[in-house]
Amino acid sequence: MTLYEDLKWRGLIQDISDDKLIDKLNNESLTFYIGTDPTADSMHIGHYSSFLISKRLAKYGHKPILLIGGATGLIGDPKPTSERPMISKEEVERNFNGLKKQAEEIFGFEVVNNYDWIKDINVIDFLRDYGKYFNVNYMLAKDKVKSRMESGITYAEFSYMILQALDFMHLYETRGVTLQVAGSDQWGNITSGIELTRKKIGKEVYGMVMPLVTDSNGVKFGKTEGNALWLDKNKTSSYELYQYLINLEDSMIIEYLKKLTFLSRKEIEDLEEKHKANPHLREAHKALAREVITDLHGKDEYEKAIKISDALFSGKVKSLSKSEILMGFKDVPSFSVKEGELLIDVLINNSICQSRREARELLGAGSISINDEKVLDEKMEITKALAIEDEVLVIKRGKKKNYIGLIK
Ligand code: 383
Repeated sequence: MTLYEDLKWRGLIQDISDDKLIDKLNNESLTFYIGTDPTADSMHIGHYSSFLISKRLAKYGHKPILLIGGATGLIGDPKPTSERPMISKEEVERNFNGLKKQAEEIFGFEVVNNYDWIKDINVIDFLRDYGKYFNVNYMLAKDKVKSRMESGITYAEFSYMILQALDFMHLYETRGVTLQVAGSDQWGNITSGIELTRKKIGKEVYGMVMPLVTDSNGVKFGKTEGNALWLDKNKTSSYELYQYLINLEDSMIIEYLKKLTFLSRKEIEDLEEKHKANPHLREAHKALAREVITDLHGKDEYEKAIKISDALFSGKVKSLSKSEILMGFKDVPSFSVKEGELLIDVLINNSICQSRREARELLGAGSISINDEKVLDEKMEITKALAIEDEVLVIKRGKKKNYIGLIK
């Protein structure tokens, strides 16, 4: 299978700027780039799905450059709905450093910063050397600008596409970059760069964009309750990532395997068969979680995620360490308790039960457990001996409600 066929099969091609690119992808060695702006200190899984293309092309002998927009991050790529809040220069710099480290660790490719070549362009040169090549009518016709005609767009954001365009030309001239890849939201910015390079220096460069990965409702991949899944494991633990991936909608799982893993066509088709025959075994989901977490954070992190998931599922929290428990129960209410405190008071003071009567009933019915052991005695006192590492109590009410008590 050629590279282009592989990308097509994975559903990673939404648009290419010219059919000549197909042959170049299959038979030449291109230097290409993909960019991101330092609007946060970590990338999220949406970026990951796009940035993975850098590894796919590299496997076939193309040379990737990752760009982090120290300059463009100060301006803001127009969103279709509203103007971005301006972020301070210090924050952009902080974010830049976080992203650079992460990009180097995860993808292992060279990182460049467009601040290095944009910072010294003065306003007169900017207008003469670049502004002169952009017809405002052309700029107004770009989707992202069009979608802002109602709500309005500032001159700063309107100018953004010129910066991304000059990056492309600059990287062509200084590094021989002939291809820019990105998610489909970047099509307008990429074609601006292709046009600029053609008009100003008479050279041909290419663009390729992939569809943005979404769920079946069109919600961007990796958004949970308004939160992104971050690639920084201190912001989104491997366990949280595991839970997200293992619970993905069945109808999307094969698409995600194609787009987010390096499993071969044969391996993915086998998983598809297995998934169809026995969806409840979740083999395709498990493979996805294994591949993504291992690629991102390594084998140890993947094993930790599995260990925590299994222990929580099968009622064996005692097999976990304190830090593993805190990872597994990150979103669970937690409070401190004192040694010697009566359990029944703990239940009431922390709203696990509404009344003493309810607490007694639940205890009597065996519905309360501490670290997966049922507690029947309503006079029980909290002791360090009950806790994990002398500190952690996982208090469970019924099957589903968990609380974390920390002995202080
Ligand atoms: C800046 C200067 C360049 C080339 C690219 C840029 C960044 C680009 C952008 N990208 C997005 C971002 O930063 O805004 N203008 O969050 C996202 N990307 C990738 C992918 C994606 C895009 O980082 O579609 C999703 O992740 O292209 O939205 O010279």
